[in-house]
Amino acid sequence: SVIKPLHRTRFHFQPRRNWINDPNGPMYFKGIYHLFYQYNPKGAVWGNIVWAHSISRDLINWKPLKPAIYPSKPFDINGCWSGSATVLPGDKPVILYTGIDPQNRQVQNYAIPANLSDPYLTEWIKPDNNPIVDPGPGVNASAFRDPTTAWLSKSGHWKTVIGSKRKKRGMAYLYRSRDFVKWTKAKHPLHSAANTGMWECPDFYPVPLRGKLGLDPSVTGNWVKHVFKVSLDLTRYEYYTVGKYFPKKDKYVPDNTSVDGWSGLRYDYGNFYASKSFYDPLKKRRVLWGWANESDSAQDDVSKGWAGIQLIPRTVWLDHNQRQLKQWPVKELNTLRGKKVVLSHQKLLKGHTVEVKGITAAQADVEVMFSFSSLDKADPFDPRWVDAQAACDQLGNSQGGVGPFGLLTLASENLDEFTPVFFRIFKAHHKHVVLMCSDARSSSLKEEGLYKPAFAGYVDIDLSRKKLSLRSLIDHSVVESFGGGGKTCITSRVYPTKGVFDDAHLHVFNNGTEAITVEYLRAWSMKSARMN
Ligand code: DQQ
Repeated sequence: SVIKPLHRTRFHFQPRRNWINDPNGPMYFKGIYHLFYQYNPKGAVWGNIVWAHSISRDLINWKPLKPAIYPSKPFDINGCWSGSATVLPGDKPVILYTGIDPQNRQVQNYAIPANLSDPYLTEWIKPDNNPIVDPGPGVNASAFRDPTTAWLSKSGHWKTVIGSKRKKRGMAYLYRSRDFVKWTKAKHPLHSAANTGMWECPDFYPVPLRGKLGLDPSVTGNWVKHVFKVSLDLTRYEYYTVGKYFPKKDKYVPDNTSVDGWSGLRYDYGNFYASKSFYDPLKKRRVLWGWANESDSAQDDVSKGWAGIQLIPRTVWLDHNQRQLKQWPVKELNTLRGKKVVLSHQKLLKGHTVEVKGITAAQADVEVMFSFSSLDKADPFDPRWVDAQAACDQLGNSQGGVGPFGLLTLASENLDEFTPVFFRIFKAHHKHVVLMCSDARSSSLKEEGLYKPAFAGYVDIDLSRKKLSLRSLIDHSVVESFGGGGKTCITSRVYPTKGVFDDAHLHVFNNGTEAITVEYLRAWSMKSARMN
């Protein structure tokens, strides 16, 4: 008999086997979405890195092609690391990527399609004039990688940013070129920040001040802001700032509402790394891809035969407060929605749990709108909880005043396993503080080798309408959640032993003294995507 692979996802991006990490060079070209990603063709641990390649017409169902870029020349013989794609005028894609050379230096290379009339872009050429950028004097050759999508300035120069560090300072080196081949380092970096360490996978793009539309990377003007994101290798998390780009000086300055470093804004307060966005000219949106690694052991990965998933691509735009981004799963995901169940005007008194029956709880999409009639019972906020995760660690889903309320995902029949995703609301000076948690501590009875953190973030949201929404995408070993309409997102990787397949359950709960109303809850069984 065939054993169904227990924790494999069914609608998140995965190749059939082996290790994957960073999404690379996502783009839209002639009716087709392309995704490249860091891939080990030989096993379920990191190594032998190539650019694997898949294509899709809807960002959800994927077809694999052969690897686009793999070590073959001196300039990438020890690895083809992360990078990006830029579609040059005349619909000509170019890939910029980091190659590891024979001295293990990180150099930047380019690759071009062998045949522009092949919409699949199956074959890629790495011209002999590579590398086009080497670390040069004063640059740390083992910390110089991940070139961004380039943008074109009014002066006719292409610009790209390469992530690096100078001692402990995170650096975004800026390079300019007229022809995309000869690149010159700018005197000043686009941006840098003390004590943040290596800046991996930088991303830099404009967003309009108002509305959800995405923009081509070359757009500037006083009706846009820019977003700058980096991945910090020290802690394996990402942060971004919202700020202003001055094209003439080639400087990016974060707004004073955005901070660089450990307390900065995050796309996701859970397992989400090395992300990369692209402009989708078809739907006029900016789409963000992020990678989630496994939270089990390398030994588990070897026996599963695979490791790593890409999270559901998210549309990103600037929140109307202009201080942060909002994110939402691309709407194409809804095509996988199958059987639907609904709850409405369901009151949840203190300690109440209602099971959502009739869908495949291990593979589901759930949208809930909660409401409450007053915040009077909100517990006081402890100012020591600067770090949301510390608050969630301490409180979990134990009883509170207003909240915790939310979902119990991937729950076993007798509730000895479950991953709760929930809110708790506190009273601080002159305002309320909303904490969102995705707590993996109770996710699995398995103890050994699992990383089960209580991930958490604050939700900077106006509660005057006394409502708070939550959406969770549940896919066997991943719970990807969007709080407050996409203001705060948290992804957890979990490995239930009993709450699996048809034995998985979904509940909505309230463990606060204030009664909570589920204004509506819509949950869908999700079909499996055609996945490579
Ligand atoms: N992964 C790549 C690097 C990048 C890192 C190597 C981030 O290019 O800095 O696989 O996860």
